[in-house]
Amino acid sequence: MGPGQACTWTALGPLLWGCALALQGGMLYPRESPSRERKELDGLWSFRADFSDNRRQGFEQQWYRRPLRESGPTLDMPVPSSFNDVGQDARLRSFVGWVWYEREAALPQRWSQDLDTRVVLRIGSAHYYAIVWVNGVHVAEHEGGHLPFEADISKLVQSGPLSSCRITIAINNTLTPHTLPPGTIQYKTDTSKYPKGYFVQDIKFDFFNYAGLHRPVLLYTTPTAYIDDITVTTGMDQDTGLVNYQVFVQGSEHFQLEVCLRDEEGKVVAEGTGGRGQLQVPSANLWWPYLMHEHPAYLYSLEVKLTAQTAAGPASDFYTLPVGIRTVAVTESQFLINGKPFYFHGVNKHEDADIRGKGFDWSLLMKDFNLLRWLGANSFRTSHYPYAEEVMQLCDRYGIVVIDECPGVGIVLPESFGNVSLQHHLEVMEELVRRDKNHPAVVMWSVANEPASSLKPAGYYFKTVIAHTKTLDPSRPVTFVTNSNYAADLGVPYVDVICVNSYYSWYHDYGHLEVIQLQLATQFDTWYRAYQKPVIQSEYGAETIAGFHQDPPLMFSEEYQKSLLEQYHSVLDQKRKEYVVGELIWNFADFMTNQTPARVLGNKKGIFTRQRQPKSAAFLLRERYWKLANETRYHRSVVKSQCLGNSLFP
Ligand code: BDP
Repeated sequence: MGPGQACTWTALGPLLWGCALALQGGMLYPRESPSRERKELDGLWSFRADFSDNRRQGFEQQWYRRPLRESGPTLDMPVPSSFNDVGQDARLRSFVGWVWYEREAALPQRWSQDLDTRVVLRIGSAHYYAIVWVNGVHVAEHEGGHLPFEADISKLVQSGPLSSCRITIAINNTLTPHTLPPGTIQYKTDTSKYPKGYFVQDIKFDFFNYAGLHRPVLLYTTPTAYIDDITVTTGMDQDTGLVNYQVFVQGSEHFQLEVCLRDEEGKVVAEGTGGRGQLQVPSANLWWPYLMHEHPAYLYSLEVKLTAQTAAGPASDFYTLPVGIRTVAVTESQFLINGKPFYFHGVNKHEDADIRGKGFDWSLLMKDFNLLRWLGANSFRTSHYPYAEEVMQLCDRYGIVVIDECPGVGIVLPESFGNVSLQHHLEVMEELVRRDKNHPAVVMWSVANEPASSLKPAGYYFKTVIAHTKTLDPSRPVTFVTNSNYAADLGVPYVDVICVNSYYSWYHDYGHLEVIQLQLATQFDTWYRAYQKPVIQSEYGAETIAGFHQDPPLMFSEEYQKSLLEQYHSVLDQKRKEYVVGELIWNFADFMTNQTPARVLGNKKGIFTRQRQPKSAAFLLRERYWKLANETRYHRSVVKSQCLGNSLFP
């Protein structure tokens, strides 16, 4: 399918995709092994935004056919990064339509000469719709900005005497009522107010629609007969850990599989053969959340070895997957990890920072994890879209529990509840589960945030999405996040855990901190009485400009944020003895939004600034989280041993 026929075009590009993506194959994270190599393509790419009126010039002139610089002026653009905040051009910051990225990659000779090598191009995230060419040949298309996709480019790179390949990626950030998240293009036709053809992108979610190549782009190899996917679920029988595995192979019908599980010292603790089976680990070390055990986040390594018969003779492929043995269960009033009550004391985050926007950055990631551990946070929600795979890997390694959310945010238009949207939502959940199913840190899926689910079709819509998610992964509970205002929420009956956001004394009764306790207690009792399911306070917070001080507290001051939190905490302390199983502050850090009169350079509800410096509320929350850890865990010594020099536990 060529780009011109790819989808239905409007002036802006493909606004109606309707191209159902059948999920094919696995999405194992590319890891090096004796049979696999990686080549990172991060760095500077050539870049050009298509500013033509219909944004179609790049396709009309086939910019993918020749080096991009031959099509006109190009910029140097860092990858990974959003393109919006890197330059000085205001038109690029708010650009809507197609942008073009291009980069030449030099290939090791054996990749292009060894026909038993499979060469794969993998794009961690391209927001929102991407079309990819290699040496001018169309190799992939993908809808959705927060999940990876790949193309097998072996035939292309092995078809001639090539030492390099030219990768061109066209990306369109246009959102429609059927994308996730949805959006609309508003054409302003009053020529007394707007120039001809003027339009803006309207969105109903509260973060900036950053776009570009947000996550690593890389090439990797496997043998032509290869381990395509691995699914692991775990359980416990007394103190024996159970690791159920399933391995999927491509490229050969005749093969053997050997699996072996090693502990952290490298000792083999269990072995098996065949495409599926159960490994038993006597006296297993469980994967425990941070602050819940003296050795949290214990990870075994599952080594999978494939030996396949191919036309060229026997070939081997090796892949090693980190495995945490743990169980998750939900009762009427508790969330259990390894059979023990777990209380989420954590945060909501965004992938967001100065200059790079949503671009992945190791330094930022480590800073955030150091702050999370300093804070005593044991969990976060990936509000409001899946985060980079590298983030999920760190959660596994540090024991940070994750509620893994899909980009179902801002679903408010009636047309966003129709079949086209529903179908796409199901596909996104499939892609998300396929990518994140093996992370022990992920304990629950969230299918949406605050959809307008009092609209009539919402009941069927969410019943279907939640049921589908449970079929994809019967091992984890499923939720979606509602708002305390949505009394008639038609989706909530289908969730396993009720996640509710509320902004008392912020969006209602502004300035009246004295009403919070009553309103919050009513909220909890109402939801629990209706459904008898555990409840998480999945968002609460107040806009706060760092450095603004007012006593008595006034809105936007650091004192107001602290007082509001304290009011919430006193109710949470009562209800967590009953059925409330968590509290997640909104938000970990300040983040960028669209420009509106209600936002001062973005949303300022962070307890850290966008530059990751603490506001007063961060210290309050830190004291609370460490105390919660100390009270609710088994031994004070566990908390003490992990307190990282925390003065709360000298
Ligand atoms: C909540 C939304 C979140 C917003 C927050 C706010 O879930 O995305 O950023 O409100 O207004 O309702 O700060």
